[in-house]
Amino acid sequence: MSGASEKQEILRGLSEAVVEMDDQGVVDLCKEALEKGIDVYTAISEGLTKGMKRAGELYNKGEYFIPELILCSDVLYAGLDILTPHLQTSKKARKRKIIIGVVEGDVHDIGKNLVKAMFTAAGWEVDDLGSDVKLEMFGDEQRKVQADVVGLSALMTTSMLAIPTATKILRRSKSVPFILVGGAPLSEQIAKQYQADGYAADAVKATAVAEELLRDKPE
Ligand code: B1M
Repeated sequence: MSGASEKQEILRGLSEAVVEMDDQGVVDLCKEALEKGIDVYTAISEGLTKGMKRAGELYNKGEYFIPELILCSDVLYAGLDILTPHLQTSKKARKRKIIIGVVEGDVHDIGKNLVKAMFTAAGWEVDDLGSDVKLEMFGDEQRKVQADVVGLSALMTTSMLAIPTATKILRRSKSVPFILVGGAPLSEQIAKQYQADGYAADAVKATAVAEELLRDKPE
């Protein structure tokens, strides 16, 4: 088998193992991906995340239910535990700081955790508030740690309605951060409407958008 098709086979295997809820399969394939020098971000996005998206499609078709989704996400996390320590970390003079969390009423934290992994890999200090975060908590934490950016994640059309309130709370802080938002129901347009400073469609774009927001802010 050529190197390229072997790589494709491993990526496909990772995706299938998430869909099949095959914990050991994901562990073995993640180790193999590292041994074969497959780019870690590719293994996450083209392997593990693709599998989770497929599980979502099966849920939409009524073939998978909530317990299956939870098992699939557990398997995805088993893979992330192996892969994320190998993401290239960049070293900066002063670490930029981001507070990140999934807004109140929303427990979907897989995307937020990928965004967190990308910021960590890009050399940022990440203050993770978790999921279903009370909106006042974002303001309280900002008063304590004075982050450069606060990242708000929302995965549901219902929970995203909390974002304008969260941005209002954050704009009352003494040290007003840049506000970055993301999550499947959001868009550039909604982010503007909600008074956020930036929107990112995925985890890689999130770090790029945050760096861009801070471009003119001294280190
Ligand atoms: Co639920 N769920 N879920 N769910 N779930 C969705 C979101 C849904 C679209 C499924 C559907 O109906 N088709 C739907 C929402 C519908 C809507 O919008 N109104 C839904 C629902 C309704 C629900 C429940 C209400 C179901 C129920 O109980 N009846 C319930 C809600 C509980 C709650 O939150 N209060 C529920 C529960 C769950 C599980 C617990 C079973 C599980 C979550 C496990 C977990 O996260 N720990 C789950 C899952 C897995 C999903 C789907 C299948 C997958 C979500 C996911 O992880 N995607 C989802 C359907 C789907 O998307 N196909 C669905 C993979 C992830 C990598 O992508 O999160 O989009 P994503 O993150 C991306 C980008 O969005 C972006 O970058 C990430 C990586 O590239 N991004 C950011 C995300 N945050 C960002 C922040 C940024 C920047 C970029 O800056 C700060």
